[in-house]
Amino acid sequence: MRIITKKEIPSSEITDLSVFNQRRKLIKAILASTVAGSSLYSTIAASQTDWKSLPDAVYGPDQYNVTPAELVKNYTNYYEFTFNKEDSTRLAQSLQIDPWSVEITGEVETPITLHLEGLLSQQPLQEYVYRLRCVEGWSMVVPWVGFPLAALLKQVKPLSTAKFVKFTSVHQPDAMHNGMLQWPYVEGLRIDEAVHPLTILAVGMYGDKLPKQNGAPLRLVVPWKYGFKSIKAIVKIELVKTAPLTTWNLYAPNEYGFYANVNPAVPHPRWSQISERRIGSHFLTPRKQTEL
Ligand SMILES: Nc1nc2c(c(=O)[nH]1)N[C@H]1C(S)=C(S)[C@@H](COP(=O)(O)O)O[C@H]1N2
Ligand SMILES: [Mo]
Repeated sequence: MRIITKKEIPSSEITDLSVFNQRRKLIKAILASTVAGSSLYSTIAASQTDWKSLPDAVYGPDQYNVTPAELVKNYTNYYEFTFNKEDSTRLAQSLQIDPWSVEITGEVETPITLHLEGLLSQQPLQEYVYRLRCVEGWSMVVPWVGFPLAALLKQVKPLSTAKFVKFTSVHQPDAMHNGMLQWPYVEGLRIDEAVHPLTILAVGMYGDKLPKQNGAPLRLVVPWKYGFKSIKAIVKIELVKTAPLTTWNLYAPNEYGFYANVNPAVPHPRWSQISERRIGSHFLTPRKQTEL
């Protein structure tokens, strides 16, 4: 994983900044125009009149190759609904996401349950442009809007016994009909990975609210790990003593490890991870080499 600072961006690319600034203005406009009552972003706009909370974007290596939003919204993995990447977009619309609260508990001094609005009013938001690499061998580049998970964890004052963080997705059996796996979806991180500044909780993408199929209202994004670690629709965050049992690790331990760091040198038991297909690329475009 490489973090590009502004210094490293070649001067030939600097003109792109004006485009980027225009987009930031747009984001600001979208947020400002959200009328009261339409939940999420109106709260942010109200609490931060000047859009100071999006001062800079944190860029990954693919900053100028962002995948078109429509592709990211229509090619999703949301197994609680279906294994089909096109159908999950439609099926996820029946998810109930308002009201929403997140419980943060376990090996902590001060457990809390936060309503989404309260949580958002506390956290300054930033844009994070990350490559999402699915273990299946495809990738896309997504401009998320979110905040570091560490900022939230700090609030509950983790105890020294907290070695791992367990995340649980919402389970709404009325809407989620895929009985092939055991729900709710569970994921986990070691505590030092969880508090890494690039580990974020995303509440938006492409300058707008997170669509339901992409994990609304709140999902994890860990850019150096395979996509299945980036759990959607989180309702519970527990600090725990030992590594939690996670959905894919439980289902197929020989295929999906707990750590699941993107690594071209370590093949999946059934396919190589040396290269990846960028979503949206022409079918004749060669696969890209998997980047760490
Ligand atoms: N709750 C939940 N979270 C999930 C999944 C899921 O099925 N359920 N799929 C994971 C997988 S395998 C990937 S690749 C990413 C896909 O995120 P996207 O659909 O927003 O691109 O979400 C991850 N988070
Ligand atoms: Mo995935």
